[in-house]
Formats: sequence, C-alpha cells, structure tokens
Amino acid sequence: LPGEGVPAAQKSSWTSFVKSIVSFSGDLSSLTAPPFILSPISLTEFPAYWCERPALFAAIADAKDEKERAIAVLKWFISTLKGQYTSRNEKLGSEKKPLNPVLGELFYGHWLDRDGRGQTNLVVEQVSHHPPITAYYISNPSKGLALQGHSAQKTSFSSGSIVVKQIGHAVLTVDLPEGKKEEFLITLPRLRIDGIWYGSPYIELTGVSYIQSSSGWLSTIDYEAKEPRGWLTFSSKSHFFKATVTPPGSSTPIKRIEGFWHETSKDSDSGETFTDVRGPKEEVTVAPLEQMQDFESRKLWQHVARGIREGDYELASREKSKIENEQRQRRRDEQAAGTRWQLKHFEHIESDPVYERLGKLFNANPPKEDAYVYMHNREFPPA
Ligand code: HCR
Repeated sequence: LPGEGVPAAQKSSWTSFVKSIVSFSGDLSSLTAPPFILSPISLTEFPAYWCERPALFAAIADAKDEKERAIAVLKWFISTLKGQYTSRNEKLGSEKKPLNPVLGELFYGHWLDRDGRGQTNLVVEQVSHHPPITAYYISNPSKGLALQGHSAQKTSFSSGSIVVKQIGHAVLTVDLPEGKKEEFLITLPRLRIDGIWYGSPYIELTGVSYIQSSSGWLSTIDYEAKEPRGWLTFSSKSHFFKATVTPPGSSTPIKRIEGFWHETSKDSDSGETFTDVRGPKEEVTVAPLEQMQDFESRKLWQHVARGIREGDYELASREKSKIENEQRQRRRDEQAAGTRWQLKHFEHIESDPVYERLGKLFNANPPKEDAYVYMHNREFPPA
C-alpha cells in the first residue's frame, strides 16, 4: 500500500518530501528528508563496496593473459553490485538517504592480507560538496592493482521513480611484467529508485555499462535484458543482467553471462556458475575512532550517526547543523582571505586521457570526462 513503509508520525513529512522530489532535478542530497529515511552512513564510505570481496579483486592479477584478465575483471565487477546497490536494504531495511559529505571529508580503510591475496587499501576524499563528488583510490600494491575513480550523481523524477545518472568512471590499472601495464575503463550503470510511494525505496539498475580494456577486450553489461523462461523464480525477478565479453576488433562475443547480480550468474553456453555473491562479504577495516582525524567520516559524523541510530533526531539535527554552520564559516573565511580549499589526496584534471583513449573504442558518451588523480601521499598499513 502507498506509504506502508512510513512510520505513522512521519507520513505527512514523507508526502511533502515526495512532492519536493517530483518537481526537482539536480542534487537530491540537499533536500530535507523525514528521519526514518536517513542513513547514519556518509557517502564517502560507499567506495568501499568496490572491494568487499578482496580475493576476487586480487584474482585479476593472477589471470594468465588478456582474455582471462578481461573475464576476471568482469567477475569482480559483477560481484561488487550487490554491495553497492542492495546493502542498505539488507542492513537498514530499505535504501536510505546517506549523510551528505562535507568538502574534504576523508575515509580510509583496508582489507588485510589473507591466503596470499595481498593487502588492499582504500583512500576516499570528498572533492566537492555542491554537487557532491567523491574521489577514491583502491590499491593492492603486492598484486600491482589500482582502481582510481570518482562518483557524482544527477537525479530526476520519472513515472514514480527517482532516476539517477551516475557521473564519473573508474580506471583499473594492472601492472604486468617488464614494466608494462593494462588499463580498464569502467563506466557505471544508471539507477532507478523504486518503491518511493510505499516509503521503502530500493535500487534497480538500468541501461548498459562497459569495461573496456587497453588490450581491446570489451565487456558489455546490459541491466535491462529480459530473463529467459526457466530463470524466473517467485522470489526474485529484478536485478537480472546479461553480459558479453568481446575480443579486440570483433563484435562476436566469446563469452556470454546471464543471471542475477545480487545472487548468482552463469555462463550462458556452458551453464557453469560465473558469480555467486550469496555468501558473506568482508567489510572494510577502519582505524579506531580515537585515532581518526577530525575530518574522517566516522569521527566527523559520530554524534549525528548516534542520533539517527538511536532515534534521537533532535540530537542528530543539532549536530548536523553544527557541522553545516562550521562549513559555511570556513567557506566565508576562505572567500574573505581569497583562498580555496586544498584537496589532500587528489588533483583534478579536466579530461582523463585514459577515458578519452579507451572510450573511443566503444563510443563512450560523453567522449571526455574529468578525473581526480591520486597523489600517492598516504602510508599504508595505517599506524
Ligand atoms: C543515489 C544515492 C546516492 C548515490 C549512491 C551511489 C550511486 C554512490 C556511488 C556508489 O558506488 C553506488 C551508489 C549506490 C547508491 O545506491 C546511491 C544512492 C541511493 C540513494 C541516494 C540518494 C541521494 C538518496 C535519495 C533519497 C531516497 C532514498 C528517498
């Protein structure tokens, strides 16, 4: 029923929130939402979803040739989708509105070495507040793997759903013997936030995304493909995808995959399992709160997050206002002094040469995108 996921006392504030999104296009994070839909987690924590299966990430480095690497990258990518797009539903009951990071907010984490997979490190910085843009760098130095990307969103409303166009891309670099390297340009799917009328939002992915390797191999992931008969189950028919892996200079795929990105997928020809994400994932490890700097997400938002978790929304809103007022004062001070906020870990470039070069191979739209380049200025493992 419409509004059935909304607590009785918040129904009217949910209705006005929904009315405001219907007529709104742009930065959703700036809209005031009723407390039940607030998440205690900042958007700067989201890049950790890329690596919650560190062994699959590390496996990319162990692939024996270009073709196997392209397949390993696709396998890892598909396996990240469940965490990226359904974990708030699992943890918090529905998709929620994340905390809107402040400029310069930081999130650091790592996944320790286990079974020879090497340690994976994560550096995240909020590089813009308005619009929100989050830059990240994830590396496994012992395996010669590094993922650099940024994420922003453009939202609009269409037929009862919020449509989110993801702006930004990621580049995975794989070090090869003799100083060679292979690069993979990863584009991101569109999201639809359904379930709005019911007060229990969830994400569906739409459109197509690509993984273009500098070796020429291309993976195409189609999130709107129809499930063939036999796949349909009563429990789930959303989150279906089909993917193809195509060799350089050819349009004939050598591999076709189909299935559910939040459960299992299989090789369409052999029937062999391709991904299975029903088992546990490994959440990122972060330093204890006492060791964090003031601008690290969990420290910065600790009181707001406690208010949201404990249902003390007055505390949450008071603490949130403190952070926002402090931010406004910083911006005024900078303006008065004629200075600008200096990013700590990333440098902005107008056009990413890797995006331009690899994007051409599959006619990426837009043909150019900017990027945030990591400055390699953090020591891991953390003290
Ligand atoms: C759209 C969204 C903020 C952005 C989130 C992104 C796109 C961020 C990058 C991650 O890699 C993947 C990702 C997953 C999230 O699903 C997506 C969020 C979903 C909701 C949130 C809106 C700003 C909040 C809307 C408020 C709703 C729930 C009513």
